[in-house]
Amino acid sequence: MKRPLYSLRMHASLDGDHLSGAERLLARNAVAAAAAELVERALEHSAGSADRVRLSLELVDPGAVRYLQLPELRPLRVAGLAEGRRAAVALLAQCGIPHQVAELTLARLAEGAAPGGGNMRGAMLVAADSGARLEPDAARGVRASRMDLAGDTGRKLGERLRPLGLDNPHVREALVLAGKVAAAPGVLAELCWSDDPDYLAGYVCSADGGYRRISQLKAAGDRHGGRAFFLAPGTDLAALSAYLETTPVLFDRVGTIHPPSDWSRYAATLANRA
Ligand code: WAQ
Ligand code: MG
Repeated sequence: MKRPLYSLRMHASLDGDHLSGAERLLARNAVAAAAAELVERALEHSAGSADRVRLSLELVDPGAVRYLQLPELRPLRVAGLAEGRRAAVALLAQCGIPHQVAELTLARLAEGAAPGGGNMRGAMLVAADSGARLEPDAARGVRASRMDLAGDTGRKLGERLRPLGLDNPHVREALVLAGKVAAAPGVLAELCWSDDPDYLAGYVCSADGGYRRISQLKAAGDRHGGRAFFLAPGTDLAALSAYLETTPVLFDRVGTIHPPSDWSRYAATLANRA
């Protein structure tokens, strides 16, 4: 018999604005500690202490779980914000996203993609061919949930990230989210950077290209951040949202973790391949 699993979600806000969110998928014995940790995170957030924290806990059918491997991780160092954003556009182009659509989407994230210029709680859905936004609610966006590391994958991942100085919750959770999203029907690529004012890194992830981590995608102190999922023409939005929001996904294998390289060097290898 399969052990029951719980989907744990946290959403924190401050003065009515989204501050922080998280989602875990856990066995019964891990629920309490994870819930305490998420509440603490909301109260100790670098952008301010939350004045409202909501936790939700739901039992999930363990028979529905999909087991996947984490994406390959390639850390890329950029010289600054401008190079980071050029790198993101180039990596998205490699995933089939036209330059104009990539640039428009980067600009939206930089300005705050929610109506009124704030951060969204979830991700934008972007039509890869036109750049049109397809998410039903531009403030909420679409949130991926019900995903986590399983078994000793967390320990193994930590062992491999630590020597690179990358063993932190941002990287772990982003890899898990990006892995679920990259496996979604219709998703060509994801672009992300943090909304935390002191966390400047982001990534472009796709099923083929893996998780390309870009060391800087925004300026220090900038509170804007977010995610965009780029969709192939004809993507079934209902099926996509159902997968992202409800299909439980556990990662039971670590992917290859490459040593860091400079974007300029890596870009040259991409150019040679093309
Ligand atoms: N589903 C969809 N969108 C989400 C989700 C989710 N579960 N969680 C967050 N977002 C969106 C939302 O708009 C947030 O404002 C934005 O993403 C950023 O969330 O070093 O920390 O939790 O390799 O601030 C990436 C780099 C860090 C990690 C990402 O995101 C690394 C990060 P944050
Ligand atoms: Mg954040």
